[in-house]
Amino acid sequence: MRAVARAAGKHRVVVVGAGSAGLAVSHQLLRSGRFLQNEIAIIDPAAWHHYQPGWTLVGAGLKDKTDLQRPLRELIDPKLRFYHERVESFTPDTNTLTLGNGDRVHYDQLVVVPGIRIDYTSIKGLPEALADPHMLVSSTYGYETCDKVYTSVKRLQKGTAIFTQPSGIVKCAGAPQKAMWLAMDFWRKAGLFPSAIDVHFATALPGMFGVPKYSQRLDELRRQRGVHGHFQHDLTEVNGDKAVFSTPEGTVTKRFDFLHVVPKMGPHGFIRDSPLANKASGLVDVDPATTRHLNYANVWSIGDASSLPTSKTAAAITSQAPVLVDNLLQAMDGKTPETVYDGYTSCPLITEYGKVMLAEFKYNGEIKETFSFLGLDQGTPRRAFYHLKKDFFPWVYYKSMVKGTWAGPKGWK
Ligand code: UQ1
Repeated sequence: MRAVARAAGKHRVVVVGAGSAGLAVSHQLLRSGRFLQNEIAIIDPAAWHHYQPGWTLVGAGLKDKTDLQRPLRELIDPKLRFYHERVESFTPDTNTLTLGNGDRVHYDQLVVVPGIRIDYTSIKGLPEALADPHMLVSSTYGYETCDKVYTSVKRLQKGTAIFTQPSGIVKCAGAPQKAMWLAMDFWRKAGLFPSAIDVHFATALPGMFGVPKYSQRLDELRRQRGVHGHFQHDLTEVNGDKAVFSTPEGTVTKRFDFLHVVPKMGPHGFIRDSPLANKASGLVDVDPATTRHLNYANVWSIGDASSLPTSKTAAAITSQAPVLVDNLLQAMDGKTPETVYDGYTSCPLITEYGKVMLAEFKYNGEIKETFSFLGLDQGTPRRAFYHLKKDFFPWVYYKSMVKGTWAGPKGWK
């Protein structure tokens, strides 16, 4: 053990997290041409970076999960100082943070983008059920479990399949039902649905989706296809072949043969317990327009870790990152940040093999569809959107987005 912390690092910008947001922001800052070697630091304990939007495709046998990951170090420009460490705590009053190894890091500007934590223990019995190879219980939300979705789908021959969605914040609110639409299509093609398998969508929410236009279309699909909807049903426990739900009318128990679970999610402890957190949500408390912290003018956040009141997706980060970068650079010049984020986010909702409903919206659930100029209604699932989701987005992500040269619907930077 070291008695004294090593000499502290000092950087003009420190970025906490090397996920989609951290890599996009760091490299966009670097590309501004205003930073020398090591003036920007990035902190992350992970060995691997994952293209998480691809995991729903893994669950359908359309991708191999190993193809969606890269060694994190290979994605980080050598001009950045990389701390391969976790963050222990923040001390924003002195512009410092402490790493897991006890070292202190100083910054002029801090970008806090470590994502959110998936809390598998939030549902009693879930960790055991996921780890049990004999149980057809899986989740698209983790690297360890996303391929178990497909093996479980293939193994089910008859009975009851339940797909859940929890209360509270989640990333990619469409993924719980993407897993369902793909599994159903698989069973339909295998001649098992609807004859031998009945499908249930049990969600803590009052509808299929947060945006009325898409929610209506998805509910139409649900009814047409004969999926039982159980709204305001929040999974609390997995016990053998029983799923236990909390509902406004009390506890409801359902027997299952196949269960796809979405655990509850929340802020990482080192964010929640820090001065940067919003008291109520525990997320990094930022201005919805500028992405600047509400109490610390040299702190910024976007993505899943932030309090930005929009749906948490990688697509959202394509729009958030350029706003954060513009505003941070303006602040460094002593100017007032003026670039505004409109809440853009998107959910490429796979509704069957070969078709995607490309939901795109901004704050307050207002529609903002990129392809409306072609006269397309994106509430209708289409093959072209499927190819965007399956082939183009994964490609442009590693080719450009993590390098800081992709701005989503605005194209290349
Ligand atoms: C996008 O840029 C992107 O990142 C590469 C996605 O994948 C995570 C998306 O799902 C979406 C919708 C976008 C937005 C880009 C266009 C062209 C609509």
